Amino acid sequence: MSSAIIIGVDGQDGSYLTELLLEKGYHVVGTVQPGESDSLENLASISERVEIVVTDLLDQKNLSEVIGGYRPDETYNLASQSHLLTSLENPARTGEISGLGVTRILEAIRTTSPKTRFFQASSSEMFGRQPRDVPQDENTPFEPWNAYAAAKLYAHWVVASYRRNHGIFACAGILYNHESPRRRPEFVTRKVTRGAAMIKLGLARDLPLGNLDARRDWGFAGDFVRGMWQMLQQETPADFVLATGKTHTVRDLCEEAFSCLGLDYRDYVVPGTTDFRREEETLLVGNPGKAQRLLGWEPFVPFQELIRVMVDADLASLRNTR
Ligand code: G4F
Repeated sequence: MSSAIIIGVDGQDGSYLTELLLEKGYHVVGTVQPGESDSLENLASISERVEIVVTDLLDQKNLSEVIGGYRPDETYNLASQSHLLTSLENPARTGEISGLGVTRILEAIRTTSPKTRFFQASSSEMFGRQPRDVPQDENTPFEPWNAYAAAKLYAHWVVASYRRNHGIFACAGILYNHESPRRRPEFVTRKVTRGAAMIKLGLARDLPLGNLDARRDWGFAGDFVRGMWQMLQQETPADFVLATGKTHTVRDLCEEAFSCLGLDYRDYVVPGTTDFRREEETLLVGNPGKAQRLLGWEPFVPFQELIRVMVDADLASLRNTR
């Protein structure tokens, strides 16, 4: 039986990856950061099949004991303070967890379980504000624009250095935005789908948002975790962009979500009131060509279907809690 440790198992991606690995017959150990775990709600239906361990990314000894204790075939690092604005409220901690935390994991692998294959969740944020290429690929230069992206880029280069200098099978996926009904509500997709469902049910009257012209490359989280697994099944380790290659604006998102409910977003959305980011002319869109060619990876769920599934899930869960 194959085994895997998923670091940050309690988030959206951790839960989808756990389901995928359990389907494939893995023994899955999931770690949560002390005192910082989301609720384990996303894992509720499979909680008896996952071993949960509290593990501290700030503590080298603890990480070495956990990784050395299980010596898993694969380790996936999905832990990070991934909401951009929240992560910037505490940039030093962001650096500790999202940057140095990855060095500690790799050091634990090198010293206690060097055959363990490692996946790191890197971010399209590393390309910065004005990427040289549109769409971006694995050869586009990085120019991180904030402390979150800088921490992610540090980790990204550390992955490459353990691959080169220590022969560790370590891969990074440069991940564009990926969403699902399990996305936390502070991210814009879920904020919109939940907000629209609340308005439909008479639980809210309007939806304050930031910049409606902001554009993102949004895919389905379930498709992305399949790509993570595929990276670790290759003969040689490498980094890959995972993206859909298509962009939509926050306005498109609103239009789609509200129209699923028979509503016109213009009657409810109040733009420019919250989460306003000035540096938003950026065109972050990924070219997934390398992942398609070498991994056979495809993003199967299109934007419209993703938003509809999220709206339906929010409507159902709000109805249940009324
Ligand atoms: O959903 P978001 O907050 O995600 P963001 O900042 O793009 O970051 C996500 O994707 C990155 C990968 O590309 C990851 F590195 C990161 O960890 C995270 O997973 O915002 C998406 C867009 C932005 O352009 C934002 O300015 O939506 C715009 N937006 C407009 N109004 C809003 C809002 N975002 C949020 N969260 N809330 C708003 O009211």
